[in-house]
Amino acid sequence: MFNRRKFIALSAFGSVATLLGKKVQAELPGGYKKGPIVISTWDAGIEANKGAWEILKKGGRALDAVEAGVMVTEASKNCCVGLGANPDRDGFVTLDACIMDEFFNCGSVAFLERIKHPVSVARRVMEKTPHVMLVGVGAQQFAIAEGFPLEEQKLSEDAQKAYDKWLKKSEYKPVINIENKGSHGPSAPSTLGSGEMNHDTIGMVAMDAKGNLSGSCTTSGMAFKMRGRLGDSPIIGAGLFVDNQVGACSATGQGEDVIRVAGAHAVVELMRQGLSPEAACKRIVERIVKIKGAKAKEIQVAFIALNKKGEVGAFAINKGFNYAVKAEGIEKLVDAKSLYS
Ligand code: SD4
Repeated sequence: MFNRRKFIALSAFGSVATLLGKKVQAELPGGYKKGPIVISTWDAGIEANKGAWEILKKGGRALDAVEAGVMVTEASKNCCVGLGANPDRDGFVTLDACIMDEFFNCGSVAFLERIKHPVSVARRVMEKTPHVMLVGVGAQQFAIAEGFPLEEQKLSEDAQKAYDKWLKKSEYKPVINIENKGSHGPSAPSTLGSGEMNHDTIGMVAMDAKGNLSGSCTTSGMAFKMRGRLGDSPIIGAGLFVDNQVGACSATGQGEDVIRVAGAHAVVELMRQGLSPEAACKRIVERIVKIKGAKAKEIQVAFIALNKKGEVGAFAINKGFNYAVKAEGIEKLVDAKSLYS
C-alpha cells in the first residue's frame, strides 16, 4: 500500500515539506504558477497525478489527463480502488465511476462488475452513447461491446481476508479514514482485516495548458455495502462536477451525505459566487454537518476543488483527509483542514 510516510521520506520535496511543516498548508489556497495543475484525493493521488501529469506536461487535454490519472489507481494492486477492492456484503466487487469535460459532456457507470477500468467505460458512455449513465448488467454489456475484457470474478487476497473478518459480525459500519484510523472520531472501529485497506475512492480534477478543466472519480464504494448501493462517486453533481467557466470539484467520504447536498455542484456554485476553492469546500462541509448534527463526528466527507485561476483547496469534516497536488515543479501531499480535529 502506498503510504504517506513512505512518500514523504522518499520524495525530494518530502524533506522540505517536513521541514516547512505548516508553510506547505499555508501556501495551498493561493494560486500556483500559471499552468497545468492536477489534484486528487488521498495519498494514492500522488501516483495518479503522475499519470495525469504525463499528459498535462505535453500540453495534452485535461480530460485525457484525468482519465489516465485515475486509471493508475484502478490498476494498482496496492490500492483499494478497482477490482482489488473490498466487496459488497454479498462478496462482490461493484465499481462506480464518472468523468466530465470542459463542455459539460459527462459519462458515468455504476454497479459495474468485472471490468478493470470503469472510468474509461464512463468516458465511452459520454462519447459514444446519447446517455450519461449506464448501470449494472447494461453497463457491463456496453463495456464488453466496446472491447473491455471481462475479468475473473475473484476477490484479491486482502479483500478476501477483510471480507472473511467482516462476515463474522456482518455489521455495516462505514469506515473511511483507515489510513488515519482513530483520528476522525471516536467511533471509527476498524471492521477490516489484517491486510487493511485504505479508503476506496479517487477523485481528480485538472486544468490543462489551455486553461480547460476536467474531472474524474472512480470507486468501489463503501466496503460491505448493500448489494446495488450507489454512492456519490458516479453521480454528476454529487461526486464530481466541472464548469469550465468557474471550476471543478470532487468529493470523497460517505456518499449518501454528499448526494443529499449535491456536494460537488454546490461547491462549484459557491466558487461562481467568488468563494475560494477552500472556502467553498468548507461551506458545503458545514452544510453537511448542520444536517448530520452530532453524527457528523462519526463520518467523513471531504471535497477538493480547483478554480479557473488554477487555485486549489480542500476541506473535510474530520481530520485525516489529505490530497495530492501536482504542477510544474510541485509534487505534494497536503493535509486538508477540517472542522473537527
Ligand atoms: C462512496 N464516496 O461510495 C464513496 C466512498 C469514498 O473514500 O469516497 N471512500 O460513498
